[in-house]
Amino acid sequence: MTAVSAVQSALTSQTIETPSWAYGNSGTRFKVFAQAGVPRTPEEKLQDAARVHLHTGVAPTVALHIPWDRVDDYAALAEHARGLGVGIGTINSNVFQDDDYKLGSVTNPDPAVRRKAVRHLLDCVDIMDATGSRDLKLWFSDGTNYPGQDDLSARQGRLAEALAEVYARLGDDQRMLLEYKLFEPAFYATDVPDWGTAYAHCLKLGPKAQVVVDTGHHAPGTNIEFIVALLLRERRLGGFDFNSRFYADDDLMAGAADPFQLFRIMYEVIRGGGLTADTAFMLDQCHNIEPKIPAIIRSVMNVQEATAKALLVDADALAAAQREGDVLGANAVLMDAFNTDVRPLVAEARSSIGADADPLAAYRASGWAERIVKDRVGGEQAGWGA
Ligand code: PSV
Ligand code: MN
Ligand code: MN
Repeated sequence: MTAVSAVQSALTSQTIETPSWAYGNSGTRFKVFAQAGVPRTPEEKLQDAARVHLHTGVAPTVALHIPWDRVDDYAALAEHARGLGVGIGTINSNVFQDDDYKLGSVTNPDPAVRRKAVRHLLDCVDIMDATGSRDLKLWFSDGTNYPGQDDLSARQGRLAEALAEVYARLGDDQRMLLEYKLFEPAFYATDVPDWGTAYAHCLKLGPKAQVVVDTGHHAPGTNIEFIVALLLRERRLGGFDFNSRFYADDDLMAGAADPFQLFRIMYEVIRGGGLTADTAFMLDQCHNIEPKIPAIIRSVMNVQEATAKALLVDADALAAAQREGDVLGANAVLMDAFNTDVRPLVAEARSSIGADADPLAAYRASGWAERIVKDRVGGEQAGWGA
């Protein structure tokens, strides 16, 4: 196999999971700008996700968020997805949109609220059983706003207890992905603010507990690729929530704000042996002002292009330069790969699996955007939190 075809086959084996909530309306706390044609049901979100997969060929699964994607029969939803040519992926839990969680969910000082939150997490595992999902993604908005508000260490104990109960419920082939986030909505102390806290909890739980890196959840200037390299070394990188940020948790298109960062992350993934099915490459984004489906297609393409560039790094030349202490030479090897125009290579890789060389053009030509505007009238559009 030539170097180029090796890159192409690695590229087409990487799958990128799209989030159901990215297809619905979203906004900031100031305004949600509704768009015509937006899905009204989980089934319609799956239809849109299927279009992304049709054109890109590498987005075969869709993450659900519970209860945003509430249905009576999850096995039937999975069947419906299969009929559209996609599958249900990660189940995202939601213990952050209920009045009871004002002081926290699994770390709440009130045991009855903690019970309710754990119940929801266990229900999510039931859903995974019905959909055949491998991963349960946990993000907790839990934290405090004021010094002294609650006992920081006791909250860690409550968290550990809740996680242990959910971990014990996982099937043999199921995993728990623990997400961290620097701040927001808690402003003084967040209970899972960083990879270290997530890692410490995962370590205690066992190998089915893995850390998920949301690229928007760090302080400015954080070296995310270092975290990736370290978690891979420790076999605790469960996956990514990809998106872009300029300021905080902006949830912009992956690779839009800083394609170089995405390349550096993908380089460490490949270097650390993480370009496998054990790493869940997910998007976690919202498209507030741009058309949603093309934005998701663009994001998938951005992840692929970053991966392609990272695959092109000349590992032998890099290792030689590093051995010789050739600082500029080593840096040049990485930059050569980053500066390569990989678009033709990625287009060819897509064609090789029957997808579209230019997915955005194919989507535009398909008429789907016009069709959903015409067909999806009446009912209530899905939105962030609905
Ligand atoms: C929290 O900011 C987060 O990144 C978590 O993954 C949530 O589940 C998701 O956003 C909701 O958009
Ligand atoms: Mn996330
Ligand atoms: Mn986020």
